[in-house]
Amino acid sequence: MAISRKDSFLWGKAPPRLRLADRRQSDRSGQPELLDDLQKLKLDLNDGAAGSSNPDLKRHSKSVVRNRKFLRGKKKFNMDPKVGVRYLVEHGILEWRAEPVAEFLYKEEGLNKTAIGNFLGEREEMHLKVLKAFVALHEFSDLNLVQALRQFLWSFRLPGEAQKIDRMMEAFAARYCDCNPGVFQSTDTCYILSFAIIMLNTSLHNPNVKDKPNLQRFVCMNRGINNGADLPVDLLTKLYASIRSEPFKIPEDDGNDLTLTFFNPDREGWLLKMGGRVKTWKRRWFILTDSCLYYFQYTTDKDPIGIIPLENLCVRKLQDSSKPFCLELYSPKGQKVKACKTENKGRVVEGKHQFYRLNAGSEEERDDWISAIRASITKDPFYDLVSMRKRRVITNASSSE
Ligand code: 4IP
Repeated sequence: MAISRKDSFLWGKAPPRLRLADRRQSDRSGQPELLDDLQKLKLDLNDGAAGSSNPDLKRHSKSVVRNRKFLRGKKKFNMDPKVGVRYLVEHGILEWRAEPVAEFLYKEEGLNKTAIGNFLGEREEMHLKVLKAFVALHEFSDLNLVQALRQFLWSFRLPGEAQKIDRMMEAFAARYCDCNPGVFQSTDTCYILSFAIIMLNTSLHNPNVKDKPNLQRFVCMNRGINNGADLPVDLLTKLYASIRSEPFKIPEDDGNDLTLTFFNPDREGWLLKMGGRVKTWKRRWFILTDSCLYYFQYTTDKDPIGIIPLENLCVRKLQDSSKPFCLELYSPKGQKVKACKTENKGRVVEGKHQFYRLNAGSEEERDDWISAIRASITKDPFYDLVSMRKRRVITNASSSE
């Protein structure tokens, strides 16, 4: 039995609101890789034999090999998007420029949408360019904001981390305004209204939310966001009606409403983790949500290897560790950290860590993890993201009067 959402109830916690179900089971045996290699070897041998006598057959074999590499790259992508893209680029199948990579993400069939979201959410310059090119592939002209959001949110799965969502929604708002000049006074207005619509979607369709806002409340919530002025009531009415009659469709839906993750501090990324009894370092994909840290072997795994509830834990930098960008999770009372993990045979057992040591890729990443972990226990970062923009549109409005 693997660790599932149910297990987090062990500690009386809410179920993790992350896209666990669309994470594929990782294959830890390495068997498919081996089979792929054997196939490739067989094809290479055929290729050699055919090439000596028949050029047509040689060409055919080459294209078969290429197709196999392409499939293999896609498989890798679904397990770890950066690794998959690197593989395709190294084998000359994909060009390392923003446009072709964006087209690959947008048009290629069989890509896991969580993996696409993870790739687009990275903050390195190339990823930002790919995000821009990816958003530019969407045609939003003459669509209302809900229609455009439906299209956008269907093309990948939004990652949980606030900063990533912020970048994606910013890119979306910029594209929407380019395609529909004159609808909003600024990109910020479009951004704020997009968040308001996503929040509305949650409130109206999540059965756990008892207080369902009516149209009037939705209109009130959005007062003054058009650079100090109000948006036309008939526009807001249309958007409200559209969401009420049909919720957003979420790719690889696991029954968890994506918008629930909006209101939880969240972060995800690779970290090295030191073992509990045996002090080996393992590279693991970590997801922070609901005041819990989950770690996986691959980015798209469905089930985590381990879950660490953060309640009653502290986090600190560790200067004198063998790893340069280390942080530590520990119990201030000096007790063993309460956590659970899946053993090799699939049995769920208690963790054996007195503390968890994690090493990030850089100083900045380590500090971001520390703040995210602290914020996870205390506050909601989306509140800051949206309210910062609201302040901006109102300030812009009053300074231009
Ligand atoms: C293992 O070392 C891995 O580091 C495990 O990490 C870790 O479990 C084990 O800790 C440690 O013994 P080897 O693979 O070298 O045997 P992972 O589960 O991520 O593979 P944790 O609890 O850190 O997940 P102990 O405490 O089970 O020994």
